[in-house]
Amino acid sequence: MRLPHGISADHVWIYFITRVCCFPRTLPCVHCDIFVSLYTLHTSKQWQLQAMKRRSSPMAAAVPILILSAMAIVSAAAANVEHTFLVSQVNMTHLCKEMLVTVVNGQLPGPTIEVTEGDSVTIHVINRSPYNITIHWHGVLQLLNCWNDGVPMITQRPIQPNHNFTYQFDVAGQVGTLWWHAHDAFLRATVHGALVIWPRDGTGSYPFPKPHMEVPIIIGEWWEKDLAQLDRNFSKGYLDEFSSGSTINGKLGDLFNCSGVLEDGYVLDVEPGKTYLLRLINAALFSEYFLKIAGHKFMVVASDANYVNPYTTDVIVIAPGETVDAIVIADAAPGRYYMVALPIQAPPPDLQTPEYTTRGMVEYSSVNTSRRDDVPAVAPEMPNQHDTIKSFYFHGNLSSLRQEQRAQVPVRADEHLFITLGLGSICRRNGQSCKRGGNLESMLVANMNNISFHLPAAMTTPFLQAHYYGCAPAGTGTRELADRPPRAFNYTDGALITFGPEEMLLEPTSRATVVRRFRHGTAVDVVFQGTAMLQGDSNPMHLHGHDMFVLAQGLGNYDAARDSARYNLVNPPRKNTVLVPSLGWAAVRFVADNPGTWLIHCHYEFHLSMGMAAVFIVEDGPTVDTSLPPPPRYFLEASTSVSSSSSSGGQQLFNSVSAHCTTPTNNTDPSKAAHSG
Ligand SMILES: [Cu+2]
Repeated sequence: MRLPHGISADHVWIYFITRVCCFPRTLPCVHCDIFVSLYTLHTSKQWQLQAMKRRSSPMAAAVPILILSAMAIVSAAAANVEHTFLVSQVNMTHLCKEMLVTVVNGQLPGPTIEVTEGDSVTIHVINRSPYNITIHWHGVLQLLNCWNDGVPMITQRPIQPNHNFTYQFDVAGQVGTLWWHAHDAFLRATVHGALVIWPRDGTGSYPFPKPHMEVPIIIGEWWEKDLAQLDRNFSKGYLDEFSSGSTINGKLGDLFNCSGVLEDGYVLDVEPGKTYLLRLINAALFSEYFLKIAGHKFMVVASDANYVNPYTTDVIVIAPGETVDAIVIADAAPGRYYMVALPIQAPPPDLQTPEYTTRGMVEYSSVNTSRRDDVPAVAPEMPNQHDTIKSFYFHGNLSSLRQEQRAQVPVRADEHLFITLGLGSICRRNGQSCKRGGNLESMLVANMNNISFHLPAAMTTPFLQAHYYGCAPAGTGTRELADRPPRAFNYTDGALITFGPEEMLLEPTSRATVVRRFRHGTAVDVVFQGTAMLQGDSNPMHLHGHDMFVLAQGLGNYDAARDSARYNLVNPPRKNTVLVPSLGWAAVRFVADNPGTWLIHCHYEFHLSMGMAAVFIVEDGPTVDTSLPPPPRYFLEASTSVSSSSSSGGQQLFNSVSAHCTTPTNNTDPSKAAHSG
């Protein structure tokens, strides 16, 4: 049999053995991980590309890939895209230091998932790292599929070392760039990758010039730290930890060197006159970034997998959690042009932290290869790192490209929340009064309306499971997120940034598993008010399971009478991550129509670890089609069994409500046990 170009017979048998052996472990295969490693290693770059695009019907999931590819050619129907993610530690050397780095399939960034809108995705995660892991599919709406959202102890138990877990979800109604990342601790610094969604009608249906090539550009950071330890440090108020560099597609670039030897940089080869679609992702933990390419302009065409009205700019601003799709035309004089990413930080009196600029290169193919190093590279003039107003205007320029099939903005909201974002303090010895203002008796936390999110260590039933089966999540002290902060003040008064008597009045924060419950279909307005409480950072707020319409943003304090009058109800951008500007506010509206328990949190990792988060609980609607289905059978089996080969215990779990609940309560719903089998 003649195999398609790039696929060897080795690929086929390794793939087949891996499939049969590992998912599920129907054979006593003790070397599953070796086969998966072989599978990864034998996969040529070209073959990977084809594998990403392979399509199959769900029933054919276990059939070797060649058949799947053949089916794809004759069928334009929705397909299943299947990947194996082997999470493991590999040695990487940068800045003269060898580090063990936790990555997927040996790569940093991890593999790109490429799907067509309407496809299903199946990802088999094999955790060979020493850490508990979950993978979150950032921005995927997960309609009626909260079980697969990948948030530890909110939607699932973490995948323990030497355990497997399979995620399944559909990608529907979204086109553009999303991404995936670990949702445990700081591990997402190295466990992340792009998720590209093509339109079902083909790339010819793009509402912008069809690009010659599409390129993920992932901005990240290089950490010479134990990332799991970092999370523990931040959650205990020890904040003095910083990355050692910034990266573009995992490369530090020539602004960094090891004993005088320059670090490799990312290179984008372009052909004169051709059009390129950059799929930008900010996977960094700590900073918004400016991105520029010398001598070139961008046409921004989408953000967070939603088309926007195209606009032209010479600088892109992207916050952690956001994606921006931008067209670049290679229309400069043939040459070499730096692509520079520069982190933004709030100006003093905010604490100034080490921040690192990174750069790659755009190289024209017409530059003679042998002379390439002799051709001087052109560097762009970068904005000042404190120029937060540029970020404000960049995000203010986003507006939705209206499309018939997209949901319209609700004309009015049913509920209104006003949520302050900032720092505060709790007493280190619970229940006691303490000295604040930086005194060691208290510790700094981040909060929303002065409650800092916290999941108790004793929790054993994931929040969603407890919610679904009507259990009381053991040990959790849940508290309702209030409509407003406990007291009103001049939120953006710059004098609050440093410690003082006034801050001490405003600092006191409580710690709880903070939730807010919404009836199905509720239109919710949230005004996120950034504050100057002990810092003046912006806050990229990410809502799981829903897109938000960004109605307006402003600097200073939100004024309902003045500011609600200028809400954009015509073409507000739809975002899964809204950037709340430094010392300003952002107003969003979303419809709580996706039942489940969804995290909403700041995508600065230090703010998340410090507690700037809450769970939005969306109740079931009146019909089956508006209610969360029971967990998939594999879900409870995988998330409860010590050994992934166990399957007999799973059935018993489905037949007993109490088995889902560490602490069953009176309001357990027996019907859910009945239909969950
Ligand atoms: Cu934040």
